[in-house]
Amino acid sequence: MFDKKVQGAMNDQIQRELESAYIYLSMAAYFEGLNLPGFAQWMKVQYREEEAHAFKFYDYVNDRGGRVMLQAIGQPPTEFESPLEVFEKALAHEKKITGHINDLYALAVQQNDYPSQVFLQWFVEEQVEEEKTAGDIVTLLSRIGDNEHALIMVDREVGQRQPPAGAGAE
Ligand code: OFO
Repeated sequence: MFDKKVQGAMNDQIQRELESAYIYLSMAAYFEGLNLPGFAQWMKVQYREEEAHAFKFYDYVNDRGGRVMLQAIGQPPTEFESPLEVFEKALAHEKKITGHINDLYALAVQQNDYPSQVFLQWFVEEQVEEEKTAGDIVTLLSRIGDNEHALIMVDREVGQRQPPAGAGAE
């Protein structure tokens, strides 16, 4: 039996993952407008990662005999002050998501839902990676400040990021 509370919380998390994807796609569009194709590529890969996260939950809920119920996605931010602000927002967003994943894990423990605890472990580890990746770019962009040449170099470097295995090629 798939615990109803855990099922409901996982449906909420599917919404958050898809909303995350939409936010990152909006950030990609912002970078396209600045002619920074590397950062745009990085954000498009992030979009695909979030989509893959949503599908992990989607498949898991179905595998447990639950029912996926999609929810509305909010308007993403479209304007930002600078590339640094974009990544500061991305980092803050990932910290918020980490809190939700931790809450979900705590709920699975409380409900004695052992399979969900095992399933969620991947996400607990993934959030460590997500925060580190965004945090490293925040540090880098803070260091280069207004140096346009350095920004172009970083744009080239972050543009090397590849989509996760199994996702459509960008
Ligand atoms: Fe960014 O890790 Fe999913 O939400």
